[in-house]
Amino acid sequence: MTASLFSLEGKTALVTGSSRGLGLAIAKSFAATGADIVINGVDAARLDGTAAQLTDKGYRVRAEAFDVTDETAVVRAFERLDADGVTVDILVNNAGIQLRKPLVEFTAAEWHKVLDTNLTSAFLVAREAAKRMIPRGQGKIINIGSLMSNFARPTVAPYTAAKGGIRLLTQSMAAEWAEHGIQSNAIGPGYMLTDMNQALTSNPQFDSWVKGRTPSRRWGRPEELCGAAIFLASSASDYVNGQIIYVDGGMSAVL
Ligand code: GCO
Repeated sequence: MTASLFSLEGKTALVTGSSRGLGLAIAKSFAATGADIVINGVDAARLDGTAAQLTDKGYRVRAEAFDVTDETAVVRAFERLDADGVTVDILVNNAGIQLRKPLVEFTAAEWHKVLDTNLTSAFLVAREAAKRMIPRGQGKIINIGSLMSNFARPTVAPYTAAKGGIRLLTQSMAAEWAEHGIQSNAIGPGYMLTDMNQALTSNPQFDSWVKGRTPSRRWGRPEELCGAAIFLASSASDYVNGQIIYVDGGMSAVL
């Protein structure tokens, strides 16, 4: 009974921003747990390379290159999936960027780019997925938040505003879509060893701060998000809605 509780057999999962980093780790874990996966990114060549690697591992993979901030591109992507009979049972809104500078130095264009990529995209993609999940009476939506969904630090204000929005957008999805059998939840990664955090891990002062501020005394590894992702993607979480699970080595639990 326990194994089937966490199985993704027979399900199809779309993971945005999954040509590398956290998104790729989550997509791989879903494939290893039985799901068919649809990977996404804006760079078609990089995406095809990733799809080939995953196919070589025996996974069932489809590459869908589209810009998650472009409403028309998102709508067209779901129309392509519809036309090919691909049903998105699980959506992971992972796509995101980071820009670090003092708030007074951000341009409006930079602000919009971060908010569009990290927050608006989650609305655009989840809207199209939910339109198809509602009639089926089932679906799983997992939004990737951050420690910044609830905490701030200097130089990452647009990212923090977006990730805070992700937390409340997740609750809004639950408020409207839970009655249709859709579970909408979020994961809040802590400080993870990703390309996006390269500038931080290679900064001795920041590295020391993360290790001192985190009860686990280390950075997280992308694959350490996968347990929470599989839980939220599987029937094990059918009565969990509107929640954010912090996978952060305990950082959000202590002063
Ligand atoms: C930063 C980092 C963080 C982490 C993560 C923490 O500059 O502080 O990029 O935002 O990436 O989101 O949960």
